[in-house]
Amino acid sequence: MKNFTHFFYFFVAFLCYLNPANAAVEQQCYLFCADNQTALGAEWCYTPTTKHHVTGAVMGDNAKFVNGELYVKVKPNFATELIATTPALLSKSPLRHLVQTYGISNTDRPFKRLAAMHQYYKVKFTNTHLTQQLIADLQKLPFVQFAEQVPEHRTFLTPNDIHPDQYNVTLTNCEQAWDVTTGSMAIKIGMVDDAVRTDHEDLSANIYTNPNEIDGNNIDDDGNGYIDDVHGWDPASNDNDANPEGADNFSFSHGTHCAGIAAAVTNNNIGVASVSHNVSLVPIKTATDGSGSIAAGFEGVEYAIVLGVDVISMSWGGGGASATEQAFSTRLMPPTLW
Ligand SMILES: [Ca+2]
Ligand SMILES: [Ca+2]
Ligand SMILES: [Ca+2]
Ligand SMILES: [Ca+2]
Repeated sequence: MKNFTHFFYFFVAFLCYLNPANAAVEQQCYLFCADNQTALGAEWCYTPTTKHHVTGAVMGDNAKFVNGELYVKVKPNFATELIATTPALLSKSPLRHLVQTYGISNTDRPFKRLAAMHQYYKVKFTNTHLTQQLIADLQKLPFVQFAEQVPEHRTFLTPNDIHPDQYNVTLTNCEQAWDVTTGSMAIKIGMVDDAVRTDHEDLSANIYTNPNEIDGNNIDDDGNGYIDDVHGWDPASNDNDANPEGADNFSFSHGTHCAGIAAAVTNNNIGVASVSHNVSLVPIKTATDGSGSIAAGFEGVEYAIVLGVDVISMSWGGGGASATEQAFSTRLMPPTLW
């Protein structure tokens, strides 16, 4: 029986792998993996290229989703744009018959710069008590492969009592590693977090500068889809300043804290020693305030991928799951990023 069970999981995983372009299968595979909370179930959720897998933990009772937002994936041969960001465009949208019933206010691509994510849209609507009905109505449309809720993400807990001796340095054998290497400024860490104080005295010298972007000319000089992205990006506010709003806003400190662990300037008699010593830190701001809510997490991951970072830090999460966000690992990220 055990062998049969193994075979069944393998068979489903194999079917999933055979159909990478079929989003309905993709979502079924994803739910299959997420719903099976045994180690065996998770085991077969690997894909050969990513080795990333979904565990049952992400689908527990803590699942929370953003009110009034859905991801919608359209079929590959759907030629018409769903993009509608004004009432005039919504009146011509393929979703126009749903606009009034559900209070749809916006249908746009959240991940515009990645061709592999062009079939995914985000639908914003106001009649949130009808969320499940809207999902059902969207999935009846012939050009829709699936519709799903957008998971709510939050920064992980930041303790306020970390000992000055930094126990992580000992736990991770950093001192032995530093005898081998003290890092390289050629390596880029994408700090996808609430925000990063780029002028921090123990960070500023390690903040990445985009060599192909001219600051302040309102032109996307390097053609990566982001105007004036010289020192990272802020997808939460859609601008090029990844600092917290408010110069003295210390409630907005999670990303700066994580940036210090990963990439503080080291051996400078200031602050802390980072794991990396020398590294280029790309600040990517994904929150609109210091509440801990991550408003644009995967838009931030998109920027990190477009920029070609070597490591992505995502010190946040939630109880919900999403096939759309899973697509980032199964379709886009090399395994070295996980
Ligand atoms: Ca640019
Ligand atoms: Ca520019
Ligand atoms: Ca900003
Ligand atoms: Ca330091």
